[in-house]
Amino acid sequence: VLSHIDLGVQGMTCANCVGRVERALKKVDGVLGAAVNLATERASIEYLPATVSPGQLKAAIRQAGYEVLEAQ
Ligand code: 9UX
Repeated sequence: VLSHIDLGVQGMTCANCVGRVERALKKVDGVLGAAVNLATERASIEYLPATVSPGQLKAAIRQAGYEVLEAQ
């Protein structure tokens, strides 16, 4: 089963931040893809909910040094 979540990410101020957040997410077990948009400040993540939870995805972003605003 594959799930998708969009998370608001705050604190990305240059294009390299996008790569940092994407790499942090993609190295988490159960994450199949992550696309981060600097302009909209959102991360679009495809993941396996049996392996990783939304809370773990948010924690990965925070541990990379950015703020998570919301989930929808
Ligand atoms: Mo750019 Mo982002 O120098 O953490 S990588 S601000």
